[in-house]
Amino acid sequence: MEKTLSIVKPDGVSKNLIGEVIKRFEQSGLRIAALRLLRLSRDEAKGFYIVHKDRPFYESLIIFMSEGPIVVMVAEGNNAINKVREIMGATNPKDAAPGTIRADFASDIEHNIVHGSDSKESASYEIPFFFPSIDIH
Ligand code: FUP
Repeated sequence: MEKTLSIVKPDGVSKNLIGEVIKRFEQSGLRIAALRLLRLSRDEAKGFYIVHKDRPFYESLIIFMSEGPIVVMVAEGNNAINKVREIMGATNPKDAAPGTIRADFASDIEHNIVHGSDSKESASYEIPFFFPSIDIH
C-alpha cells in the first residue's frame, strides 16, 4: 500500500471543497489514513515548499499557502501517488483534463485548490512534515 500527502489549499477550503476533494479520493478507492485542519505559518509554508525556493513564484506561493486554513491528509492505496495526481489534474488548470479537480474548480496555476506528492521521495518528506507516524492509521 502506497501513501501520499494531499492538501486542500486555502482556496479549496474557502470555496467549501474539503468534502468534494475527499469524496473524489474515496470514490477512487483510496483510504484517508490521517487528516488535520490547520493554518501554516509563513515559515512552515517556506519549509514545506523548500524545493521551490529558487523559483520566481516562491514568495507568492508562500503568501498564498499561509493566508488561511488548509486540510492536510494522508491518502493510502494502490498507486496512491499517481492516483491522487490524476484526480487533481495538471498544475495549470488550463492544461488540466476535464473532470479533474483543478479543471473543475481552480482559478489559476497558483490558486489550484489541491496538492499531492509528486513522487515517493516527496511523499516521504511531506507526510512526516505534518504527521508523526503515530497519527497515521
Ligand atoms: P504540483 O506538483 O502540480 O502541485 O506543481 P509544482 O510542484 O510544480 O508546483 C507547486 C505549486 O507552486 C503549484 F501547485 C502552484 C505553484 N506554482 C505557481 O504558482 N506557478 C508556477 O509556474 C508553478 C507552480
